[in-house]
Amino acid sequence: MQRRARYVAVTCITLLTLVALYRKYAPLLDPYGSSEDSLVSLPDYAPESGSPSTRESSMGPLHPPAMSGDSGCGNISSSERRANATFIMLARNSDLKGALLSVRQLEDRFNRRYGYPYVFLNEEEFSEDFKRRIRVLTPSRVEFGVIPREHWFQPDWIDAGKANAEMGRMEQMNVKYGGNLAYHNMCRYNSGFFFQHPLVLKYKWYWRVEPSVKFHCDIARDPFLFMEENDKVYGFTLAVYEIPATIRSLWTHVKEFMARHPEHIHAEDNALGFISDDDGRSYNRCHFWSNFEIASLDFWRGAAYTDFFAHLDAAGGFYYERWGDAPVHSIAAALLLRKDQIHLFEDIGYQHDDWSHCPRTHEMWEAGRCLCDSGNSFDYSPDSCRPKWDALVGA
Ligand SMILES: Nc1nc2c(ncn2[C@@H]2O[C@H](COP(=O)(O)OP(=O)(O)OP(=O)(O)O)[C@@H](O)[C@H]2O)c(=O)[nH]1
Ligand SMILES: *[C@@H]1O[C@H](CO)[C@@H](O)[C@H](O)[C@H]1NC(C)=O
Ligand SMILES: *[C@@H]1O[C@H](CO)[C@@H](O)[C@H](O)[C@H]1NC(C)=O
Ligand SMILES: [Mg+2]
Repeated sequence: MQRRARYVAVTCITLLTLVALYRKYAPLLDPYGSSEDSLVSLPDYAPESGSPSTRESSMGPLHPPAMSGDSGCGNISSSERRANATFIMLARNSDLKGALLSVRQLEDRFNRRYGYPYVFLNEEEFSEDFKRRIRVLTPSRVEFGVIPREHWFQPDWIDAGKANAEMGRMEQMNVKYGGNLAYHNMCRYNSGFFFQHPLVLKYKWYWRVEPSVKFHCDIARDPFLFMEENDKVYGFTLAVYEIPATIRSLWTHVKEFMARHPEHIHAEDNALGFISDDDGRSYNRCHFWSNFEIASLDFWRGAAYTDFFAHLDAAGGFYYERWGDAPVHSIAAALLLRKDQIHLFEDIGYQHDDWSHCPRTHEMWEAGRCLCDSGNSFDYSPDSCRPKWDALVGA
């Protein structure tokens, strides 16, 4: 036993030394490689996929050192199972600075140990500068996609005169982003199309990330595998109230959908109680804040949500009103899933704008080496829907 332990230790040290030497000197073996090629001197842990990495170096694709779980080397993440998952960030070229900050924190707090890939989406081509500055932050596969026109822009069947008039009215009434056409396109895209993008189709799970968000704590376990292993479908951190003027007729259309498609509604054990205080007669405006989401792409691609989105889209509310993807996703998750398929990631410290979620218990906060102050968490402020979630799940 002791001899085996010594043998294993020597083998491990030798292997690790070789890997370290290789990482250090590999670029020198390829002095003519472009700067882009040299970015791939670290292994690409992207899940098995048909298409080769877009960034193979001239030495061919590299793989993490093969170390099986029982090699005795301890738990080296690169040898552990990965989910079929990606980060997704929708961004403009002008969002570069915020995008860098978000990726840097995600890498430091989580992904440097996991190597999940990234997909960046934009209705225009990303600039070379955007790609170069993002890629330098991570050895993971990073892909940049352009959104198909028909998925982004206001469709022809929308009455443009009516949409313009309504946007003008919302602008006058100071409805946040009400008069901003690009924002309407973005909300509709995030509601009905991002999961169909060709670069996204090859994945089952995603983690939505926005520019300039903050990750406050170390994320020690793999949230994607957690979702998979616990039969979860939708994960969130913050829950807030929607602005009433943006969703004037949304609930009317949701009720229509429920009447027309009872086969899609999980009436027995869904989370209707989170979004309605009167058993479905009205919407209490609570929603999961969708700038953070860890969820199943297959759920959005499935029959229930496809029918749900088609029903809402046909009503035109993404343009005649300013329906956000957050209430649309949240209402769908609350009605079409069992409530135990929705997960609150209490341990993921997160901030968007000034609103932050910080783990409540001292143990969790300490284990995560959190930068946030639990006392400043938004969760139990009057504008938070967290108490409704707690009540629903009996927390
Ligand atoms: N490519 C592209 N991305 C956009 C556009 N508008 C918004 N986004 C992205 O869509 C997401 C949501 O937009 P935000 O401006 O953050 O909207 P918000 O989170 O509701 O509001 P604030 O963050 O408070 O401004 C972010 O990832 C943005 O980068 C756009 O016109 N084009
Ligand atoms: C290593 O992995 C094994 C099996 O997956 C697990 O039981 C053990 O707790 C892990 N150890 C550490 C230090 O994470
Ligand atoms: C990942 O998930 C997608 C969508 O469900 C699927 O099409 C693809 O085959 C999966 N890839 C792997 C390697 O399992
Ligand atoms: Mg935002």
